[in-house]
Amino acid sequence: KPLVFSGVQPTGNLHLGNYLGAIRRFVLLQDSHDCIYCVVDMHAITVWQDPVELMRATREVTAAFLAAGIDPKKHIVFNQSRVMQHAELAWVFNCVARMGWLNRMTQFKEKAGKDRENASVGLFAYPTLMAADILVYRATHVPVGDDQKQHLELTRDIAQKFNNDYSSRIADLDVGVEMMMGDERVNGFFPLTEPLIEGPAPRVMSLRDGSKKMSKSEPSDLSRINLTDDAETISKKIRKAKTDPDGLPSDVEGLKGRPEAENLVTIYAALAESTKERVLGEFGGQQFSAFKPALAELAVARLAPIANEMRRISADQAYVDGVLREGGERASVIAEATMKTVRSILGLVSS
Ligand code: AQP
Repeated sequence: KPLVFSGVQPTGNLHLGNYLGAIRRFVLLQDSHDCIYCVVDMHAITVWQDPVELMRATREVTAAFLAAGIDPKKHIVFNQSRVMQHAELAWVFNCVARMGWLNRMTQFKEKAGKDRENASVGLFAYPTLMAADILVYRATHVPVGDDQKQHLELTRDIAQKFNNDYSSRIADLDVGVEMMMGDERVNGFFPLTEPLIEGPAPRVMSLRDGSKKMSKSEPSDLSRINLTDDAETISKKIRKAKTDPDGLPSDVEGLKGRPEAENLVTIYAALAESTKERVLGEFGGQQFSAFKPALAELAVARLAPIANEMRRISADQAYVDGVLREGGERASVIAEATMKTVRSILGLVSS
């Protein structure tokens, strides 16, 4: 069975982008794949986090996973810091990846801003930890939003360089698997993981600015719909969402150059499990004043049950912590098996 890994950071409020771009897809993959879903707290601390808030957010993301429908008995749910092998493999990958590769990462440039000298080394090395998260389980598929595409490409580059740098050792120890690299059949230890960037809403945009993605760290709360927003707040945010003066076009062509309009139609289509074409078939020609209440009603109908379930699950902290502990134990077994082999590939004496 193919193995899926993905993670969500416990930083601030989970929003509709995290849900449509990631969490909802995590749920859908459960029937066809073995899945490992991680609350990536070690990624969160690449920028300063209030420790008490970090613990709260870690449990909240876990509750969101469970409330959305992830089954922690069939699959693995845990927080990253419990499984030390992520950090260990990240160090190995820091020694495999090249400075130039990381220098090209756009997320670092955006997050570090102008004051790069003051960004943490961890923020710069974030993608090598992400590669370790995935490859310590030798995961074959990673469902993520469109913003993570570049990091997934880097993960493949790291796997490929590791396989190449240590190819004779991998062959001597007979720990490789056959895989295709372009047209060439090679024997590698780490798979070239496939990103799964698909579904109707791989990049949900801010409600205030159609050129920016919906994001947890955007200061304006009006820019996003949080999974925990109540019905009134959701309606208000959609009512205030930026649009242009025209009504809805009758076909997808008519959304070109209208990012805010396209975003709202995309969100509707994703929540309704429909397509933009069908949504425009229904609402084309109408004004946003008619479309927005319909969108708000749909968003509330879809999100309220998840928010209620999150509250119910969060009330039982012992249960949430138990899920993370048990998931961590199961994840550690897989991660340690990988690291045993990695240590021996590298020549690190551990007997
Ligand atoms: N706007 C989005 N549309 C679709 N998918 C998105 N994701 C994030 N934003 C959108 C996906 O959600 C998963 C978890 O993201 P994360 O919390 O680990 O990191 P992030 O991308 O940094 O999330 P935010 O919300 O944008 O936080 P900040 O503001 O801190 O940068 C990932 O699969 C991501 O692709």
